[in-house]
Amino acid sequence: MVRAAIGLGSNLGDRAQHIATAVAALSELGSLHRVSSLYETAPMGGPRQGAYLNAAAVVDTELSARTLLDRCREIERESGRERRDRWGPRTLDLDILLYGNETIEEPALTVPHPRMTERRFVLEPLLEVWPDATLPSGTPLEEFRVAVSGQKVRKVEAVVPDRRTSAWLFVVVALAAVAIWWLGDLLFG
Ligand code: A4P
Ligand code: MG
Repeated sequence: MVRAAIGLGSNLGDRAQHIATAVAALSELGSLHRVSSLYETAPMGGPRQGAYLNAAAVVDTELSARTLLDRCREIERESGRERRDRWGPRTLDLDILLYGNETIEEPALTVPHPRMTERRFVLEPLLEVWPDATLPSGTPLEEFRVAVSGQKVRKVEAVVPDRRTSAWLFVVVALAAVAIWWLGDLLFG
């Protein structure tokens, strides 16, 4: 079992929905450990384009890195992704940021993702859900945060609740229901 971090990005169509659908699909690839909040981020590179929503997911998986990449490409295709310009607008982009402690340099796959340490839209969501993540060299990713602090990133509400958030929500709703029932019984019973 390998712990992998996936970066998610969308700036076309219903961005939050594309990311939520992708998270559901990623959960089929292993055990979904955590999912970050959504972050609205200014586009970096490429043509003029709209703001992105970015997020990060941490998955424990038995899939090889290559198979994981293939599955990510399938999930991108299912969102209606078309590849035109590099760094151009897209319904969904899935990048393998980390794959355990491995360094991979293949023609179609570079891990850790080569540009992740220069991008706040990657680091911020990833460190939210995996604060002690490191590069294979052992360097904590936290160390790169200061250098990217000038980049515009705004945390928006967690529209993709992870299991921990869902469990809490369930407890809160259950307690509220019991309280309402108890009050009703007290007043009208
Ligand atoms: N590839 C190699 N390594 C990886 C990896 N670790 N994970 C190859 C995923 N793919 C990897 O990707 C091009 C090729 O990279 C793939 O064929 C794959 O085999 P792509 O998704 O077709 O094209 P792309 O995403 O336009 O290119 P690239 O170089 O992956 O761009 P990035 O680095 O993903 O950047 N601004 C904001 N605010 N938010 C964003 O999410 N994203 C980008 C794209 C630019 N600016 C952005 C954002
Ligand atoms: Mg990409």
